[in-house]
Amino acid sequence: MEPLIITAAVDGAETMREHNPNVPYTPEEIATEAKRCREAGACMVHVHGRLEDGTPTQDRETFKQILDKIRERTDILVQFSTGGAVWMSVEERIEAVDLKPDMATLTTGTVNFGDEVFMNSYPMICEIAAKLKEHGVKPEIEVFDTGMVDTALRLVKEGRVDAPLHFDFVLGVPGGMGARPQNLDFLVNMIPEDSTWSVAGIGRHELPLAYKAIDMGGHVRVGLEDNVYVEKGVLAQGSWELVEKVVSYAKEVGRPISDPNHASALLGLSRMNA
Ligand code: KMH
Ligand code: ZN
Repeated sequence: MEPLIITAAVDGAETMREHNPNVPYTPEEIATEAKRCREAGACMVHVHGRLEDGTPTQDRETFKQILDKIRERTDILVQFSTGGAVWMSVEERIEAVDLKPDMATLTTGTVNFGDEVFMNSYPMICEIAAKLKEHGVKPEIEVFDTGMVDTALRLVKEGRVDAPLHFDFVLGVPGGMGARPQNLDFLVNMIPEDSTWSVAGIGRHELPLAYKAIDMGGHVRVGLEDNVYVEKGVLAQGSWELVEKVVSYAKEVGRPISDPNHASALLGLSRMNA
């Protein structure tokens, strides 16, 4: 079986210390958490910027510090969010892409996001895709609902994004596609054969969907951005603890764990550390 790529989504834009006191905010804290996740078995980290008080930011200087500090400490692949928070402009969301992270997200549609709207009109999507292309940064296509797969295929057809695509199915956001196991089967059946994919289950769906993806030969994203509990009523000590859970399941079922070099080659990224 293909080695398992584990992405740790360590902070996000919505998870606050009130939800789990272990959410990293500063670049220093984010880098320390990224290193712990790498040691636990993750080969990629998905990051958002935060101000000291936890307010989300896509500020370029903050992302520069995050990237530099992570790269000083560990060989983990770094994926920037271009989603940011729901109230941000598209310009703000992509201002750090020229720092050339290993990957960056690209959400291919608008979705209700709790009581808010996560806005991604087609022109906005094209603007983000163009910036990623300009800087040679491979997108991870974030899919919150089925139409977003079709829009990703349209981007390929129009030459705005290059195949093969890497999808992340984010299931269980209130307003988006639910976290039923059959929804994951449906999405995996929709994507081109040469694609790769991972799943990010929200809340209590995170680990069950991750285990299902491991069985199916897909990849996984776990971390405090998506879920703050390691088991019912027990807060995770950090995203690394959720990474440990999926590593231990993968070992149980005989699935090897990917390292950054393997993931880089599989996803067609430019960085090789070895
Ligand atoms: N915070 C959400 C509104 C991404 O990172 O690209 C968007 C999000 C997706 O988290
Ligand atoms: Zn995110």
